[in-house]
Amino acid sequence: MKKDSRIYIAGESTMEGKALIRLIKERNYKNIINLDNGEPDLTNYSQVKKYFRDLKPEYVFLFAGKSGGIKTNQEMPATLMLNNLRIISNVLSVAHKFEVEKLFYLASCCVYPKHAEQPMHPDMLMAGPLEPTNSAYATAKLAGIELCRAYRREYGDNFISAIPANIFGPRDDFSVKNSHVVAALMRKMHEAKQNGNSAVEIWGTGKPRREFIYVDDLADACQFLMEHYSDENPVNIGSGTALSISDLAKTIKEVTRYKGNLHFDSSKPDGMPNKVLDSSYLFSLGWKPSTSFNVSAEKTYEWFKI
Ligand code: GFB
Repeated sequence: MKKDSRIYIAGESTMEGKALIRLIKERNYKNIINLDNGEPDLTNYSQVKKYFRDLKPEYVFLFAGKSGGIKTNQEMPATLMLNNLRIISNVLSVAHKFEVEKLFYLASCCVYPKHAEQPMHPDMLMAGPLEPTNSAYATAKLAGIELCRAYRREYGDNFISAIPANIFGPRDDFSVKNSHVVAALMRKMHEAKQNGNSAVEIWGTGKPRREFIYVDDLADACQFLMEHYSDENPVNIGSGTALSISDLAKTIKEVTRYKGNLHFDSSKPDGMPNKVLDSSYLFSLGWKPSTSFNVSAEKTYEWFKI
């Protein structure tokens, strides 16, 4: 990407999109297209086509697509799957049609099989059944990875994809309905502290392990890959920091200064037993995360509580 390349961040209002916009502006990329004027409805092919025809993006980061935590995935599998499939199909086909220089697609770590060996490596994709709580969404995300690969193979398009660990940070979705675990626990403990509640409910057994990546580190890795990677296999983007949900809850208790008890409700789903990424390939290219989990959790809580 040159400093004046025409860059389109599909999903510019997501936390990932906002983090990337801030980062590449700081790095003097001057031509992020159409910022602040709204995006087309990415599920609508005609609107996406018109947008690309009129604005001629050269580099595309595809972050868009409905997502949510384990509850949203259980309650809205069709909505999540269709929305993502439509966006993937529209954006990739139009990016091909208007000959963008390069496209980066952000998948999700739920694309790995439920019982994949840990840490998970892209070679393990499609080697076993998906986790049932998010199999619909994960299938759409896998389709995105495969469609990038297919455009490369059939037409030589420079489309790449990456698989992030569980992302969190400022501007995350903190809603009770959609939130992922970091945002959900911050909200629950913050509100319990304010209301003087003596216990907070944590879903599941507390045993699953998750790897978390701070959104600013994620954005940095996405830009790094756009600059330095060009191949058909997806690249894992992890932080190297994995925690059990039980340890995560204890850390968030410290961050929020909540003094009550943690009550684990094992009638609620655990989801995948473990999701830890093997990011050695990305690290070998020279990228490393720069924010520790505790510091990024503090920053996220500071943003939330204001
Ligand atoms: O973050 P989370 O919803 O996503 O849940 P997944 C992670 C773990 O935290 C699960 C537990 O074991 C949850 O049961 N957990 C405990 C909670 N308390 C809570 C709570 O109050 N809220 C939430 N949300 N979780 C999602 C997928 O899986 O991760 C998506 O469903 C996507 O497809 C995303 O891949 C990254 O890691 O389980």
